[in-house]
Amino acid sequence: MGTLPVERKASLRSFRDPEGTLIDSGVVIRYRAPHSFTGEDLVEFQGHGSPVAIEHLLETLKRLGARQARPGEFSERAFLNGRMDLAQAEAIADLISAESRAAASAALRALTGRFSEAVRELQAGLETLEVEVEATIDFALEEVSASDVKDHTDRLLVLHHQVVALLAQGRAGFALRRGCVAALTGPVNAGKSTLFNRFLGEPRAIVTPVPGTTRDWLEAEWVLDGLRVHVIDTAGLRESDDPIEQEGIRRTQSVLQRAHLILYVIDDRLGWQESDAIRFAGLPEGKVAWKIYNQIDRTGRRPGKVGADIYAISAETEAGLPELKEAISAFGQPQSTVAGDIVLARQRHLDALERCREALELALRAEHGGEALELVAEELRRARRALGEILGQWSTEDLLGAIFATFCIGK
Ligand SMILES: Nc1nc2c(ncn2[C@@H]2O[C@H](COP(=O)(O)OP(=O)(O)OP(=O)(O)O)[C@@H](O)[C@H]2O)c(=O)[nH]1
Ligand SMILES: [Mg+2]
Repeated sequence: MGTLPVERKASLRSFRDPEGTLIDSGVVIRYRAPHSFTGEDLVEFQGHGSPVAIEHLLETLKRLGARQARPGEFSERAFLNGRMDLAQAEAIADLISAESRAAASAALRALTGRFSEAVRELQAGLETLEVEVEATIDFALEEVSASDVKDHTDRLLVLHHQVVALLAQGRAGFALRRGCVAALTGPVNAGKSTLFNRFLGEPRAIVTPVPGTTRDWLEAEWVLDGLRVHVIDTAGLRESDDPIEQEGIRRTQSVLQRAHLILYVIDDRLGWQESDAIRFAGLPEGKVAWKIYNQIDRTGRRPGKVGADIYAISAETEAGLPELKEAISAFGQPQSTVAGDIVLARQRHLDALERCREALELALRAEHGGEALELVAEELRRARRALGEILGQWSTEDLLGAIFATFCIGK
């Protein structure tokens, strides 16, 4: 490979195996501990990306004593070496898997430590109060003055308010994480596949005037206003004796389980029929479902929103499509009504914040009830510990294993 590259400088090198065979030519960057991502000695090879050359390079490195990293191992090492806290390490995986621009920027905020800072600030507030409460216990054994209690209560209320605000930001972020799967269903020939193709801007699905054209479901990725929507086209619903069509309809039912949003499409010429009402009512529970009156170029109905969760469109002429797209975008990318930055929280973070809130409420109740200050201090400690879990100040190997195993290899 030639001379040893200068630290933290990109050096152009030929990559060769021990036999001298040229593998690739590319950039090598050498990092010396602690000035690397993981805080350890590290070397980076940047080649041309040919899978064959990458495999050859990996094989050569393994022959020289390296091994493949486990999923998330780089982030885990960075965390264990104190380069970042646990919430920041998790944000790396969240950034990689972000399904929308809003989710990506929320993940980035967490990665740069904004979320951790808010948690740390709260922790510091709790600690100060805890110390003061303990001091009151030590020095005022005989009686605790009313002004002391009032001061504690006021500060407890402020801290409680901060936890509640952080929880709200976390919940908004949690909604952002889920991405958006939108499925098209409805009777045969309504125009589902035509609409699917319109969304994607290319004729992915077969469209014909023959009812029962779509036999199996199709899924494609559609990027709408920076939001990644997984759209699914399905076999039209009708009574059928054809075993292939029956299987297709059965598959429609099962794929709808995965959807967050269901668009039930009908042919406006036929209108909303009893069979539609029955099928609509039978959609999987807990889904958001909208009625789409399609083919309005043939009925003359006005395009756009007809009523709550009902849209009139023509998949053929695209009338009413902008309104529908806007509604889908707003569904998938809820604008936060929460003050401050959205936090791309994980369930684990929400659970910890919930426990922190609960502990503060118990502390407040103990203060109000004039109970022993030891109880207040104990709840403050519990609240602080819960926050520590978010940052990974107290984490078990099992928890770390579970978190980093979901990362992709190489991160
Ligand atoms: N004029 C008009 N024709 C449409 C419209 N949408 C679909 N069509 C036509 O209706 C027919 C059926 O459309 P498809 O998209 O295949 O319908 P589908 O709901 O996917 O049908 P299945 O796959 O059989 O369930 C085709 O001939 C389309 O060209 C529309 O908005 N206006
Ligand atoms: Mg179809």
